[in-house]
Amino acid sequence: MKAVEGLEHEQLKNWIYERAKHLKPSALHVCTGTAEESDALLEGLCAKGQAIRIPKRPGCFLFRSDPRDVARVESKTFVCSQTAQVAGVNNRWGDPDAFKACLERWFDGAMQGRTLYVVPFCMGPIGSPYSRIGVQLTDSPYVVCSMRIMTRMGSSVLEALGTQGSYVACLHSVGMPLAPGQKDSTWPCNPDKVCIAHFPEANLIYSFGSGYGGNALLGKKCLGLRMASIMGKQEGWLAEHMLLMGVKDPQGQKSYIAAAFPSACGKTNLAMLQPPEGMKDWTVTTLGDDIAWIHPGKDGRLYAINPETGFFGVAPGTGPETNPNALMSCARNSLFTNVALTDDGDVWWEGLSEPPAHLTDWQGCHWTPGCGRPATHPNARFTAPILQCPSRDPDWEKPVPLDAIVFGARRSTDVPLVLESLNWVHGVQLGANLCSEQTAAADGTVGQLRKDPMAMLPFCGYAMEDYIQHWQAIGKTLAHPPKIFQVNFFRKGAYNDFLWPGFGQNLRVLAWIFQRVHGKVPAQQTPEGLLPFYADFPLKGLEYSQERWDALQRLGE
Ligand code: GTP
Ligand code: SPV
Ligand code: MN
Repeated sequence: MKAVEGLEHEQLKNWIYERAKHLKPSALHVCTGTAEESDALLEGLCAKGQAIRIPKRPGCFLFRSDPRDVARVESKTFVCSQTAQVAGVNNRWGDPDAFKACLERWFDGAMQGRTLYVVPFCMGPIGSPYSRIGVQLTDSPYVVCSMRIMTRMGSSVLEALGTQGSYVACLHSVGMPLAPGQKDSTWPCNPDKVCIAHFPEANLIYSFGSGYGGNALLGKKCLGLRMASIMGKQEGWLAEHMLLMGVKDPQGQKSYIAAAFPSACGKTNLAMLQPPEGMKDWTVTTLGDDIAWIHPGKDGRLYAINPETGFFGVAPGTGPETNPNALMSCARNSLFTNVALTDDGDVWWEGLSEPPAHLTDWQGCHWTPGCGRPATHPNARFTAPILQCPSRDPDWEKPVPLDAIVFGARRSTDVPLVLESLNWVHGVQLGANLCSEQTAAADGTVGQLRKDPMAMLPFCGYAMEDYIQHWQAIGKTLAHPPKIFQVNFFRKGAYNDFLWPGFGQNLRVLAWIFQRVHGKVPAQQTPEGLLPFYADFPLKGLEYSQERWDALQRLGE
């Protein structure tokens, strides 16, 4: 218990003592957040066979998860507010007393044979009025090293917390205690006993049984979206599943855009977009790829900030053509989970390059092209610091004014490439009616169409109808609201081919949005919204026939 003696925050110290007594770890470590600390943890993981150093990428490591622990588990994620109505029909509500009692039993002795890491982290810049602090207790060194990339983590956060600052208490265990002498598995977890529970009134998050992504990095979806959305409702702001980017036109005029797409529907790729041939005089900058916290400003505009410091990005499909900025971001000091390993000591995934003649796949098995299995898991990911992103916006740590909000989804039919809402109220309705085909980012049937309002279905911490109401209420206070658009980069043609080339070419959509924001192009008014005219859509340099355009932009089937 020596490790916590120096803590000046009495309440936090007591909480850690009390939890440690219950979790029964064999050691306790308060994380400082230094590179040396992370290096030592990763070295230790390699020694135990739980991580593999990637010789071709300095400071990079590969992790292979248990094949039953590969994505967020929405079916085991609960909002345990005091009354079911506060959670609403879209959330999985859990009775707080019952869930707490059950999880307390599960946590009893859960860290036996392991180290309890205390991870102080800050979502948003330390000291900013927009930021929120969390303290995660975890028995996963992988989580510690990931949290160091994804958040501001370590001693400086404890300093900011002072003697009585408030924080969200986050308790996480992989749920696999070790008996004396028991050999650890390469990815400890407890897939039969997974639960992620939020107790909003108690400022508390419990997560048990999974070590993967949003289940385990509790700053991200749990604090950054579910808890933060509740804070936002109470305090008059919005916590959104949105990328944040800057777009500058050839004349040097710049706009900031936030865009909400469901998981694995293109946020990271859009946020790091590289201008295509013919549009090299446009500039795109990255502020965030997953979460935006949005506050009304005194000037009647909306201001957004990315509370994270890294990317937990989908690896498959990320290549030098589609997203070179993401590849540069994860060239060093990054973690890779469930990708393949090449024989010469690099990582590989589908879409990165031509497949090599032999690989070790994400489960550690021999793999050759044509063997009939993908080499990587479809939800394989890289964890990389935003500081290494070449397209990083110089103002990425500041709140930036929004000129446009975009709602997007994965729709192979019916939904056009781009449509502008008639006004804020209509735009919010477009967002509220978002439907998307499910992806491998969470449990559920891939491809199945489901309603996903504002891409927040899995992440809103309270009743969806109140959330939509909150959006409308915020809109009423804005003298200069951003324009709201709807996009779909995934519409398919008769041969199951994508009708729109996507990726870098999506800048054309952003350019049209930019021109609409600045009143530079007309649009066709329809009852469903404002549509671009083929003649003024920025297609220069891309061969795209009117016939194909009509198929792409048609409303409905
Ligand atoms: P989360 O991190 O889960 O929130 O996902 P995300 O919204 O950031 O999605 P991401 O950008 O990682 O893209 C997910 C998958 O969609 C990847 O395999 C991409 O290659 C693919 N993708 C992204 N943008 C496009 C596009 O414009 N067109 C097509 N066809 N595929 C795309
Ligand atoms: C998502 O699923 O939207 C992600 C990945 O960004 S995870 O962190 O696992 O939630
Ligand atoms: Mn996401």
